[in-house]
Amino acid sequence: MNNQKQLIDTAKQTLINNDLGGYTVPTHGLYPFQWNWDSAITALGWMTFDEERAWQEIELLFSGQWDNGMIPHVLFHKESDTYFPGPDVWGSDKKVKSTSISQPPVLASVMNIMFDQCKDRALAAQKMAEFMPKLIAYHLWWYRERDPKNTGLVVSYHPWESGMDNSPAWDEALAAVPPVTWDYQRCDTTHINASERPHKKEYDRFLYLVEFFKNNHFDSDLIYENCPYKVNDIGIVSILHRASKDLLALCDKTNISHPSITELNDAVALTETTINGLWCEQDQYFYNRNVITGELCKVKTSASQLILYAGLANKLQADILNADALAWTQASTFSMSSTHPKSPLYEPQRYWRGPIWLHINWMIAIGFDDYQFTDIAKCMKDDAIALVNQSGYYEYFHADSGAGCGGKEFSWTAAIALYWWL
Ligand code: 9YW
Repeated sequence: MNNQKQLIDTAKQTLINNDLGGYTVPTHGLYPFQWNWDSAITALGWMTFDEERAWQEIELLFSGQWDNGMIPHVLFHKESDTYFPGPDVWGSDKKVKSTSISQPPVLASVMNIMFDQCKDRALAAQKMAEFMPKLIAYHLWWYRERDPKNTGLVVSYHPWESGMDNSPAWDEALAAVPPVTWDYQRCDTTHINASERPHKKEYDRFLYLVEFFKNNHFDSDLIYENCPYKVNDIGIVSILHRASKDLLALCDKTNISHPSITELNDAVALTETTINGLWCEQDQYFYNRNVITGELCKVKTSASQLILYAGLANKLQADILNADALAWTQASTFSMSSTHPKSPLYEPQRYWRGPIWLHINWMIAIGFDDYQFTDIAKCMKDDAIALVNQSGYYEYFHADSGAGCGGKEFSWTAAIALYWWL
């Protein structure tokens, strides 16, 4: 058992060690660039001991924003040969080399927290004036380009965009994507045991999609019409929804008026009226949807609990989710596993198919707290502390043994510890 001071020092040192000069890599070697939602979460950690550095993290993230408003999922600021696929495979020609998809947009929620909690008010005000138009452009991009038919539910084009790469929720939709026919050399399995990583059949299809975007010249209309993988990702829908509400609150707090505020308000209202399209009455659960077949992806992953974080569940649905989550936490030693332990697809060590991810559980716990289900929120926080105490700041954790899996000295795990419970 570590003492609190040691844990804090190690968490801070983890961020400092992962700092590449204004942006933080998730971990060295395995992920040597700036990742979108990692950086947002990591800024919360920096905020607890270096506010200026926290704002800088966000500044560097905005530096890669595309003209259409998108903030890419990876910014390749400096070259590295320890990761595949790099900028040449993605093929985008922007001033900061990047991927051509985004990631769960937790950024506005993070900036809302930072604006409320940063002690240097002058710095916070200055940064908000600079960043708000960019943040608004990012949210407008999501609604405009990813929901062109105004369904209220944005579409995601790649499992990497979900941030939950090989979640079993994507299995069926991904199986319809052709594999690439060329050979390639993965780097991830040289850093991490292959049993903790996605399979080749998934990578073959991830890469097909990357090439598909490039071959379609990143043209939103063409991609929307023809992409062989389109899902309503409940994680993205939920995180975007909460972030849009936080963004509107930020506009109020910072007295920023913008011609598109009505559009954002309308988008938020529309999602509230259409979210039940993802509710399965028979299973009494929210699921992702394969937009190509129109079918729900009926696999129980913890991403669905984020519906509470979004504030999108009604009272009855919230009661059902709470009861379900209580049983879920009993089904493994630590909670909450990313795939339900009773699912036949549960693999406790394999990346997004079972392990526990602390930044996800932080958001899920906020949702349960918001709905006054404080027992489950507390249980998730206690387990997060126990996991780090036992294993350190790993990328993710085995829900039964508590062993750390994936990358070591991982930024978002350290940041969540600093912000959430230390
Ligand atoms: C990849 C960096 C990223 C996370 C994702 C996670 C993984 C692998 O690592 O992605 O090659 O992009 O799935 O959520 O942002 O930590």
